[in-house]
Amino acid sequence: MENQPNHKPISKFLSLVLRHKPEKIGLELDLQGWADVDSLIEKLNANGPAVSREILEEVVATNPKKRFVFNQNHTRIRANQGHSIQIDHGFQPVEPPEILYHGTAHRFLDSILATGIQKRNRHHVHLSADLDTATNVGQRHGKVIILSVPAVKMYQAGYTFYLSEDGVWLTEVVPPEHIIQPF
Ligand code: HQG
Repeated sequence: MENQPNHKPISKFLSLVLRHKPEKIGLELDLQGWADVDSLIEKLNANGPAVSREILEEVVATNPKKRFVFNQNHTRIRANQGHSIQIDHGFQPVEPPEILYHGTAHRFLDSILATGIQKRNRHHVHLSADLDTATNVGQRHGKVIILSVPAVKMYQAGYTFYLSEDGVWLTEVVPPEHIIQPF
């Protein structure tokens, strides 16, 4: 898990270069967000945290949120989601479960109820199928509240949902009329 103390800084740096700023170490991502593993290791060692192939394998395998994925023969790597750079995720639309949850901070509630759950700096609004995950996500922002979203109802109304490889439900926006307030 990320409880191996040395892995967290590497994981954070990988998020930075695979989701947001590959140019920070001169890395190139293809249109689907994939980086060449040899090139990544070389560039990390030159301009980022020193990482061997073994460590990289371990960081990917033990990342609690499965943030990164290798291709089949482990020659390429990408972030599963969370990009701010434009990439083609190849996500397929899927029918969501009845209810999805969004954990957020109490102080955002008024604004969210006025304008909906917005994707902000991300490509999608992130929702989860279980309360534990939503709670963990919300706690990152402060005093947590959980909003419920009647996802099937939204889907039937024409909204598109995607499920990322690491189990995050994604959609464009959740408008105020589809937010069930916390009780
Ligand atoms: C809030 C982590 C005011 C929204 C997690 C959230 C997740 C509004 C914050 C992933 C708003 C954005 C995503 C509105 C939305 N008014 N506040 N109208 N609409 N917000 O971090 O969902 O560590 O961008 O509620 O596991 O918290 O990146 O989104 O509180 O899956 O792998 O604006 O990040 O994964 O915050 O988290 P974020 P999030 P990683």
